[in-house]
This record gives sequence, structure tokens and C-alpha cells, in this order.
Amino acid sequence: MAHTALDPHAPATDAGIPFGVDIDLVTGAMREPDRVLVRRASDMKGYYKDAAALDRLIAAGDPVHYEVFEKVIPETYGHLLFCISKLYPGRVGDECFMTKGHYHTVSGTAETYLCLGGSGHMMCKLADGSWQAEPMCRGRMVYVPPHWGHRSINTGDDPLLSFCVYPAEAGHNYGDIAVEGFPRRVFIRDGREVIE
Ligand code: PAN
Ligand code: ZN
Repeated sequence: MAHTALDPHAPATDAGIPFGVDIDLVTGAMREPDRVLVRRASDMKGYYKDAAALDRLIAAGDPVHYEVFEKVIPETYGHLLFCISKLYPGRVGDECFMTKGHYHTVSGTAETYLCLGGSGHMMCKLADGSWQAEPMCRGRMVYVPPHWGHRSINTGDDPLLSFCVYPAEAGHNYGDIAVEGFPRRVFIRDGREVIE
């Protein structure tokens, strides 16, 4: 995973010993995360329909699209990875900000997303092209079964915050999704959500 260490010399959490983490359920802030992944507009080339609109956004300041806050846990069977995913509101042209999306490398691994705030969709797809968009809003948990690619999409005006949990050995396969894309995109046109 292309995660960036906040402090590369910081000792990882000893996940062999029980520990606790403070999470602000309103802002999604995780206290003392070990790692923070930051993706900006410039990291999203090739993902949006309107490439010129993305280039304009990059030129206008290259805003952060999303951040993922997590503790370091051994990525081995039996452990669970958990993180806070914070997807900022915004549009590329009229397409809603979204995460890159991925399958899990160990594709038979599931994931739960508990939405803490904001609104949007978890866009899910199978390799055969079938898809399903699950609504996300505060208090709604979305279950992504094994083998489903998944991407979160922010249709609102506030950050879309989720607490995610998945098997530690899952891994992230971005390559297949980058090639295949998702069968549907989400736009806001004339104040209305359009999935097409
Ligand atoms: C999430 C995602 C997070 C960022 O933790 O990794 O929302 O999305 P991308 O990984 O698609 O950039 C998750 O699904 N982990 O498995
Ligand atoms: Zn995942």
C-alpha cells in the first residue's frame, strides 16, 4: 500500500497487546494515527470523466481529495485493519469527488464501512460488470461482501466520513479497477444527483 508514515521512525502499535484509539465520532479525527494516506486531485488522473476539469482543479491548487487515518497492524491473517476514511466534498466538472476504488488483493475478503457523517454512495462492482450503489449517511453501515470492488463517492457538501474494518491480509488491488473502471459515475446536475 502506498501509505505515508506521519513519522517514519515512530514505533508501530504493538498489535499483540490490546490497545485503544480515541476517535471523534463527529469530526472523524483519530488521535495519534500511525499513518495518514493523502490523495490530492493530482493523484486522481485518469479516474474522472472530465480530464480537463481535473487539470483545472490541479492548476487551481491541487486540493486534497481524501485522507485515510490508521494504526499500523500486522497485515497477516487473524488481525483486523481499521481506519477512518475522510472524503472531502467537491466536483470535478459535475462529477462528485470519489476515492480511487479497489478490489482487495485477497479478493475473498469483505469490509464494513460505518458512515459517521456526510452523504454519498458506496459504489460496488463485480468483475462481471454488475454493480450496486449503497447510500451512505451518518449511522448507516455498508457491508461490502468478498469479491466486490468498492469506491466511496461524496454527493454532499460535508466530508464523507467512514470507519472501515477489514481483514488485515486483504491488500489493495488498484490496478484492475484502474483498467476496468466502474460501470457508473455520480454527478450533480441542476442540484440533482445523476447516476450514469
Ligand atoms: C478503505 C479505502 C479508503 C481509500 O480504507 O482504502 O477509503 O480508498 P482507496 O483505497 O480506494 O483509495 C478501504 O476500502 N480499505 O480496504
Ligand atoms: Zn477496501
